[in-house]
Amino acid sequence: MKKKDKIRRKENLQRMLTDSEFTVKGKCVISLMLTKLDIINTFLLMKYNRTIIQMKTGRVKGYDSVCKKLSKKGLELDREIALEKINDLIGVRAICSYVDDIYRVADLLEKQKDIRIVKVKDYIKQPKKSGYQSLHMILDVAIAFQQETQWIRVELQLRTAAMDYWANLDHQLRYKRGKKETDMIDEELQQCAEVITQLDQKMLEVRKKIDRI
Ligand code: 0O2
Repeated sequence: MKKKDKIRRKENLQRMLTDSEFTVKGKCVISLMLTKLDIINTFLLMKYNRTIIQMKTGRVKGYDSVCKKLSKKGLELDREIALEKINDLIGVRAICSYVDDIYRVADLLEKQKDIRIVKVKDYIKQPKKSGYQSLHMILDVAIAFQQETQWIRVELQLRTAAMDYWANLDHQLRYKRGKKETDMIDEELQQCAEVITQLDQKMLEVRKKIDRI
């Protein structure tokens, strides 16, 4: 591909991710998803008499992060390729109190008519090699704009506070550490992930005991 063409495609991608219809619509879908999670939380609060979703956030993925991901996947830095291949251009994350709550939230979302499930990746039942755990749901969400209803792709990550703690520190450490001693550090992080799993299981057992009283 010609250098000029490459630069033009890169600029198109940057434009899409900075100040465009895509980012505006992305922010609207994030608001919609956060509201859906609020409603689910209220519904489950009435049912179980406790808070199910502790925290939730959303973001449109930044240009640098998209470029990094495309390069990692061996793909061209191109707007159409990003839209087709990157599922988390628009991402929402919800932190649940207990592991079983994650599946309760997922079940309720799956039943909604304005949500289509594209893919579910259960890194809780099958954690990644790194030790990473979360439930990832790739969704197409319908949103009504002035002229039309559009289906927009969103990645929802559901995890416990313990999984979130691990993922955040792992994320930071991955950027900081160099290539040296990587294997040893990987192993230590995997061990930390196992501790996190045990902690989540223990907390769930305690809650279930209390539920029975
Ligand atoms: P960032 O900076 O967090 O946004 P695909 O292969 O296309 O189906 P994808 O998205 O390439 O799917 O991979 P995956 O593993 O399903 O999900 C990727 C996202 O999950 C990452 O986004 C992270 O947010 C998170 N994640 C996955 N593995 C790890 C891990 O080992 N540690 C941490 N801390 N987070 C992880 P990004 O865009 O890669 O990064």
